[in-house]
Amino acid sequence: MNGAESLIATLAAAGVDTCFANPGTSEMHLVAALDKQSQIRSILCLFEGAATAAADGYARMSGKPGCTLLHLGPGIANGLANLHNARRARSSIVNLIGQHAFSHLTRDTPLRSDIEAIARPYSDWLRTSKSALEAGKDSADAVLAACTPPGHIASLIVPANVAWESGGEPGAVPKSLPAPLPKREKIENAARVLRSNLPAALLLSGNTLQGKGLESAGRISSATGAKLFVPYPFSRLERGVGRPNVQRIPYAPQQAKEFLKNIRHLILVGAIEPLAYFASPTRSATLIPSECEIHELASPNEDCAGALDAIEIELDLKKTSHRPTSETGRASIPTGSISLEGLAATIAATLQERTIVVDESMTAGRGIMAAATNAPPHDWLANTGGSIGIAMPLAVGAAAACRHCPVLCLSADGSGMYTLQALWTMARESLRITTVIFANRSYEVLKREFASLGIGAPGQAARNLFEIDRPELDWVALAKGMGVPSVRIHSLEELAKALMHGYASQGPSLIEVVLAPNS
Ligand SMILES: Cc1ncc(C[n+]2csc(CCOP(=O)(O)OP(=O)(O)O)c2C)c(N)n1
Repeated sequence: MNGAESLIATLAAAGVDTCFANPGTSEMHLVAALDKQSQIRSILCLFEGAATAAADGYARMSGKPGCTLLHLGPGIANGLANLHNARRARSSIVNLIGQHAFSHLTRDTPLRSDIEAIARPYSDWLRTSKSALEAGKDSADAVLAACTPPGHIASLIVPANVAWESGGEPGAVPKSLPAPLPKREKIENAARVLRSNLPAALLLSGNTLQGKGLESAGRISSATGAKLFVPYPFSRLERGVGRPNVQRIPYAPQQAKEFLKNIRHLILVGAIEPLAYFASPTRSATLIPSECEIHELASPNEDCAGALDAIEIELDLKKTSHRPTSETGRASIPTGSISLEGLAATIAATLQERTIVVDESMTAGRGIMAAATNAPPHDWLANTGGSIGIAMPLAVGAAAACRHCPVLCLSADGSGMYTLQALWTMARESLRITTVIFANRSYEVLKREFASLGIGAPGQAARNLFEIDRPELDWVALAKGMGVPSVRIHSLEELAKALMHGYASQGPSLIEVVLAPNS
């Protein structure tokens, strides 16, 4: 067994079953090893920024580590922006990054670079494998690091000679230790606050946004009146009818402040204090009112769902079921001309059970999530790190993880242009993804940010940096060019029809919604 074979066998034994790849010559022995390993499916991505986001989407939906195969320094460099988002999502990801053979590294060949320096800022764990003998253990350590709660980015650099030399042995992957429960004082303090009847909210993150953790949060909220909030950037939220209603803190600082103004106790459950994304010369980044006290029930590295369970015991809630069941009838599908409210209502009214919604709809989609609160049960995935260009490849990963679930990918046009190569992978893999492009032909949010800074009206040069209407992007043609059936819609009924057609289809489709700028 060579080093590459031992490494890939180790990953397969550890449960890695999908690798989002864009290889080069230095990774050929890894490609050959993947060829022999039937347990891992390789999915080609035509840009590394798409591969890292796909691995992120895969990890968020499958609960297994996502995996990438990247070519040398330029490969990982192309993947970094979405690795930044994945790290913020605390997704479990193993990156395999090729490197030249040791003998080749002594020479200044064109693709030589300091890969460790490139990967380090976005890797929680980083190692260059030194020999074929150690390659199996190295990949076992990488999986362990990636899967240690709450989830980490592990980057393993694999020199070509390590991959091709013989003497490899598969490594054993120990089970990662569960996250520890928070200290008793933190649980007692949060329970005391919740009993106080003062306006309180739980700010939820990590594993409290799904399954048992979310159910606990719902019961605590029903029993105590505490509100359930999620930060604007979050990884994955289960929602829809029958599930606790978790409200998202708005993106815009003024709206976020308004939203939080009555809260007197904010209990952090795996989340950190909400802050404005950016500093301003005139406004504070603080979003919570000065009278509000912050309490940490659980840090991101602690067992957040376990902490909520402990609160339930502390408050003696176990015997009663407080789970909200707001089985309301479905809203009817709107008709007529396109408006942002109408789009949100149409998407909400047509959403199918078990849909995975990937949301990078930006300014056009700010009302969609609220509109879909009582839609059939679904998952919602958001951009966690503010690096735009995640939606389409994140949808690829989510769809690859859950092949039987429809995926609805909501993307603004500016964001979509960063990683539209993902459309090709959707077609190649016949993924059940319906992509909606909100084509306002503008970087609308940047116009708003400029205006909010009080630095006057944008001049021609500034406007040129905020408009993407010259030339006009033709999303119908772009999608068709990558093998994805596409349509441009002109009314809400056309949108509803196209969405239903997309959900019923076994492959991808794209819907372009042309919006007036400033809408
Ligand atoms: C990788 C990266 N580059 C640049 C930015 C800065 N940026 C933030 S929003 C934005 C434009 C968003 O436009 P679009 O996606 O069309 O959404 P809209 O604001 O029009 O709703 C840009 C360029 C960023 N956040 N991330």
